[in-house]
Amino acid sequence: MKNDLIPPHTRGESIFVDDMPEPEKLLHAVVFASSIAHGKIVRLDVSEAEKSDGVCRILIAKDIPGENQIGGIIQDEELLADKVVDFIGQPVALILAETKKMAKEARTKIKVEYEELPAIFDPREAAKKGSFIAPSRTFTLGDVEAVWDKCATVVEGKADSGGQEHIYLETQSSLAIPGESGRITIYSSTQAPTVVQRITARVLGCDMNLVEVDVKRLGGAFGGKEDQATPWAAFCALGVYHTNRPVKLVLGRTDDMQMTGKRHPYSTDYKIGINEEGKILAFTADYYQNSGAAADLSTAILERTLYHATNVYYIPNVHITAYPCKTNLVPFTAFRGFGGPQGMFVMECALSNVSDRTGIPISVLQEKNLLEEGDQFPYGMVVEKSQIKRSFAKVVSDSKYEDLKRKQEEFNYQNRLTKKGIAIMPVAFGISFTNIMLNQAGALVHIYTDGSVSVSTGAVEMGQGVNMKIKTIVAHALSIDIKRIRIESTNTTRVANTSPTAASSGSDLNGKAAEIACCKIIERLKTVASDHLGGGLITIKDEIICSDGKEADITWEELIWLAYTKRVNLSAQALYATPRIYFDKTKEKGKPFSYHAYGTAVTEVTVDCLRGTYVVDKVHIVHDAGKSLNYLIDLGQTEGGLLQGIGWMTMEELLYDNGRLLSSALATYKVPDLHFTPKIEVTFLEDAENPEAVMKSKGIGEPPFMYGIGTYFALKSAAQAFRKDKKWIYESPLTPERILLFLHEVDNSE
Ligand code: LUZ
Ligand code: MOS
Repeated sequence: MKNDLIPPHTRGESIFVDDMPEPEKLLHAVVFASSIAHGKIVRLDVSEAEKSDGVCRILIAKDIPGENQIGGIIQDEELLADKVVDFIGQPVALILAETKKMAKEARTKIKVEYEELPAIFDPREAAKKGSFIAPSRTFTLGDVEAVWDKCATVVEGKADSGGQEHIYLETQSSLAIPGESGRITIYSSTQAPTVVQRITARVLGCDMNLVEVDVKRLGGAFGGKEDQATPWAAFCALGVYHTNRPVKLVLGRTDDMQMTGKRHPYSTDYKIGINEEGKILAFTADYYQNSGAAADLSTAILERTLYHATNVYYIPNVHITAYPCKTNLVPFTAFRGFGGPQGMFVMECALSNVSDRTGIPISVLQEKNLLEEGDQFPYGMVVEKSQIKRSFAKVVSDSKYEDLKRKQEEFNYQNRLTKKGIAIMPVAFGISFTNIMLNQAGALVHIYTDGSVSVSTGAVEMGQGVNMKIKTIVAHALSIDIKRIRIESTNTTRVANTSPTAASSGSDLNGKAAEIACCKIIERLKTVASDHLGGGLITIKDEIICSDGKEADITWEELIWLAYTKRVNLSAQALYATPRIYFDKTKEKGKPFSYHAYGTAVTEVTVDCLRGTYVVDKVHIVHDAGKSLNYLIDLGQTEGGLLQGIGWMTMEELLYDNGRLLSSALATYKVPDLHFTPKIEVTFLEDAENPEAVMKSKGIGEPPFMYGIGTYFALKSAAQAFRKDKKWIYESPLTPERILLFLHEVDNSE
């Protein structure tokens, strides 16, 4: 049987961590978490709970043999709270029992007394009190102070964006199994197998080579399993350490929503100045990031907000500062776009505000200020091979934007209670990890004696199709039938020191590593063939082996067997490290990205002005996917990213009551569904080969998310068609409730 190309997903056969056959003597783990936002642990009593039916062990901070520390960039987060709790949902104890039900029952019997401490939930309040995760960062270009006087219009404002729950279909899951002599094998639903390995070894106080992490696939991640899959895996390993029995921990949906981090909410003050012609001369902003109670990836996310603060626009004078504000909420984490969307939202708010003040249509402001080749971003990178003007012009013409706009104005004139709106959203997203070190990937390729191929890389399949893309790359590099290729699980013993599969770079990095490994083997095979065929120049194309251009009488299988008999190495390992990227943090300048992905969306909406409800009618996208590795995968990423972005901007609202998440179930936290999905039309730019990435492709994971921002401004324009007199408050998400308040609340703001 050849490797089947029909994904097992479609037959419901794909195995996720919770589907794995349960090993004998398996223990089920449940976490007991803090119920207060900030306080000292005065007394923790697990004795009653330990006597509960089916309980094997209950572990607390002092049971950690190594370091009680899971922080990555900054070591500021305990695995189990020891003396102080900093947020509601922070793990305090780990219950190991024969069944999950028994573990949950025992959880109700743990007694804890706290001495409450003052808590902060708002980033601006945190900033006032000097509560930060790390120092602020500032990017500058030109001299803003010198140009305010030269501006025809200067506008100041505030813009707030909300957090976002990942809602990966598979909740955080992990299974750890004891092996010989201290070996622990962890099956984890993580984007970052090496992070799980490193942190688990730290927590257990053992060498990394004792911890094997294996990842077959994830049921979605979206950044939520880059850092935040780690504690659950470490808990399982800790359980194995103490009991020498297998331990499984699968978070229930509510636990997952309450205990894991989300997209960072931001609150921002900005000031923007434009000249007579509508060219932006200066932009300043202070971004207050709600980082939560520990760093997690917040500082890297903060940095990406600054990288994308000016989005696709050239602004000669920029001064932007971002503050990572420490609050008593679950540490916020990576989420598709990684701080970029938050930065771009503010930029669009600023332009929208200028448009309202000056009467210049926002589309005109946008188009006038688009980056040109040779322009510099505030972080020093110079724009090369930009596809922004092309995508902008094409989507405006393909969508018949001017026509639509005119028809909408007519419609709005004729209809009192229903209003339509339209908006353009251009995007440029930098592809590479901003932490230069992470831009590397490894691959291990084996060719077996029957000619079939096994490929391991550091890439984690999470539904984004990276395995299919790597298969395509390997099939091309070896020039063989794709059916011969199998992509193995991601395993730290086969590919070591992996970077997380993140930053839209999974296929770029791991695909390139796989390609290099294949080329090494192909070179050896050519030598074997040449020796065998009398010294001619060998080419291999579609499994046909040619010597000096003439088809030779040897098949792919025969060549592989021949190489084997000649004792030639049919395996290769390779490392790829993205070239020509660097960043100098002392100057905040460099070339952090291998390249940018570009594109533009046009969004049409209709608002029911009696109810505040709305429909996103249509989104027209022209996107730059380079030379796409797989049309359907890239289309799926574009549509999915867009819809997730629309959800962030519209209906997805995290509601808290004194640090307690109220919207902690799918009944109270709504994400876009099929009925809400607009008609989506996607065109990929032609002739957009990208010389910087594997097979001239481009990363696709994150850029389309930001097209969702267009929905916010389309809704704003529709709502303003109903109510022209009132000042707009730049807050997201723009829920029907917020729209309704805008439409009908008496204005007492000015
Ligand atoms: N993760 C990360 C990311 O660790 N560094 C990044 O720069 C990044 N960018 C986007 C998404 N995830
Ligand atoms: Mo990241 S937001 O895990 O690409």
